[in-house]
Formats: sequence, structure tokens, C-alpha cells
Amino acid sequence: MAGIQERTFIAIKPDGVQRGLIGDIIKRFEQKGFRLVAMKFVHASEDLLKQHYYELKDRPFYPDLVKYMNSGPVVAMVWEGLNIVKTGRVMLGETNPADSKPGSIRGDFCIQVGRNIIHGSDSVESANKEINLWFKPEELVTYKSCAHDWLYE
Ligand code: DAT
Ligand code: MG
Repeated sequence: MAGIQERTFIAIKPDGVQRGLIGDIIKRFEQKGFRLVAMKFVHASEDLLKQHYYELKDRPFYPDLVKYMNSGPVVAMVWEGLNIVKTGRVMLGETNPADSKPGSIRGDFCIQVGRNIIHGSDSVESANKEINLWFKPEELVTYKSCAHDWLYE
């Protein structure tokens, strides 16, 4: 089926890690039925984070954003599934947790925009860019999920 191999880059930010939310966040993507393609636990360098948020470099909050993201380890992941970029963003909620509905990750687990616990790619194009930035091709794992035929008709 077209589109089921779409991928997105998801990262649990340092506050999500420190607050013990790794399991809760991963669980949402797992229970939805998406396939985990790659995962690493890493204290990202300032250089990597500056590249990751390059498009925001002129925004007033950019220095604080890079500092926050560099303040501790993150869980970087690639997930795959039908329309995952768009659906992933819905699962995250709005950029500002105050505007995020209950039931979304940001709506359920955090309060302020500068501590919004999770990143998710906003388009297929940026997903591909971010996946290439954070992972080597050989770190992306190929396998067939045993649930595949029960998720897709
Ligand atoms: P998102 O993470 O929802 O894709 P974004 O790409 O516009 O949002 O911004 C990246 C991060 O920067 C966001 O998760 C939190 C921070 N940020 C965005 N807008 C902000 C603002 N107005 N004030 C403070 N931090 C902000
Ligand atoms: Mg973004």
C-alpha cells in the first residue's frame, strides 16, 4: 500500500527524559501501531542541535532552545507508518502545550512552550532531513512487524 513506509523523526527532549516520560511517550507510538525503525539515547552536541533547528536561527528564542535541548540526553527515534508525519503531529499536540488538547502528548504531560518534552517532524521533507542528520543509513532497521497485516488491509 502506498504511504505505509512514510517515516518521521521523533525526539523525547531532555525534560521528557528527566521527568521519566520515555516509556509513556514510546507507548503511544507503539500502541497506535507504528513501527520503530531506529532509536538512540544521546546527549546531542550543540552543533547537531543548531543544524536540527537551523530554520529557527533568527528567532529570539533560538539560543535558549539550543541550550535547553543540549541540557541533557534525548531519545532520538525514527517511526514508520501510514501518514505518520501528519498523524505524529496530531499525537504531539500544538507547539504550545497550553493550546494542546488533552489526549495529545503535549496536552497531557507538559505546560510551557519552552519545555514541551517532544519533537516531531512537520513534513515528509523535514523528516527525511532530520533522519539523515541524526542517524546513519545502517542504523535504520528493516524488519516486518508481526502486526503489519492486522494494521493494514
Ligand atoms: P514544533 O516543535 O511544534 O515543531 P517549532 O518547530 O515551531 O515547533 O519550534 C521548535 C521548538 O522551539 C518548539 O518545540 C519550542 C520552541 N519554540 C517555538 N516557538 C516558541 C516561542 N514562541 N517561544 C519559545 N519557544 C518556542
Ligand atoms: Mg518544528
